[in-house]
Amino acid sequence: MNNEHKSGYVALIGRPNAGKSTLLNQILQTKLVAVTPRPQTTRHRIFGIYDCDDAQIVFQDTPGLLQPDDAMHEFMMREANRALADADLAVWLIDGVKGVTKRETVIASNILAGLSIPLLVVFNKMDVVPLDRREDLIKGIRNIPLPAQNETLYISALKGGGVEALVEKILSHLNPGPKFFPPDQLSDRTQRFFVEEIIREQAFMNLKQEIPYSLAVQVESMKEKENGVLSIQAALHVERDAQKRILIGKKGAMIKLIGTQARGEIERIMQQKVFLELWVKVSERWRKRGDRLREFGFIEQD
Ligand SMILES: Nc1nc2c(ncn2[C@@H]2O[C@H](COP(=O)(O)OP(=O)(O)OP(=O)(O)O)[C@@H](O)[C@H]2O)c(=O)[nH]1
Ligand SMILES: [Mg+2]
Repeated sequence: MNNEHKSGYVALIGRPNAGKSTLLNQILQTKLVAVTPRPQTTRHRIFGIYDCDDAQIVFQDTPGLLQPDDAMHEFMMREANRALADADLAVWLIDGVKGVTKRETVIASNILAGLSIPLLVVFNKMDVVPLDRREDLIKGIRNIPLPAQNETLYISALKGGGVEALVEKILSHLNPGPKFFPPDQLSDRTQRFFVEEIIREQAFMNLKQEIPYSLAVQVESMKEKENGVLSIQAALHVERDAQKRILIGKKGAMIKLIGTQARGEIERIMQQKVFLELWVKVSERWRKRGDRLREFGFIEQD
């Protein structure tokens, strides 16, 4: 057996809601990144580090590929493109329920065809796709432009089916290389970032249609008190007064619910008692304003 250490960067890309973040959590066997039933949950490139004795894979979760219509979307697409630029291999996740549509063709021609790295085309959500639909899925990608080096796999990111085989396949493509991160490090992001993501995820889960997209969460302070309780104060920014009212809810019921659920999740993940205080602010049109985007953490990180 050849035990030379291997490593590499892998970009997880695909349309919003394809299951990229679910896959990253499944591979890492932990709840690292936010997952919701809504598209456009992920807004940043986030590293998730998979480590074993003789290999390290730096997975990059990315925002779903879409046609940008504001500065926020443009940031999100830059994040996805940066992930691809840094990658040694790309995993293109396609929702097997939706199948290969025109949008997949657009993604393939605009983004993937020119890649000079290997591409794994991975059909996801196979737990809810009948076996006899696989032929249609394969047919769907047969006539679209893809890099020369490509292979197809089927998985269920949610249930785990096929995920080990996918990791094995990725490992087989990696070149010899060092560990880029300490073996026990799980991500490049800070605790503060993940706290913001948990609060946003809980808001996404509880709010109706549009408001989640107008929401940015900013932790303003996070300190451990003498009694061991982690005290967190966070602001939820929305774009309009009407959204603020909905987010607060009748007699504060909505923001209280989000706060209770987020606190439970933070406590579970950090294994620590948490005191969480949330308040809602209106920051008009923040999604279109570069200064606000930077202030809220939408900054390209190295
Ligand atoms: N049935 C089933 N549902 C899945 C599977 N993978 C993901 N989902 C669901 O699909 C939805 C979207 O999952 P995410 O992981 O947030 O998708 P994403 O690609 O990261 O989406 P964005 O961050 O918006 O780009 C969630 O409701 C998941 O539970 C799967 O293998 N099977
Ligand atoms: Mg995601």
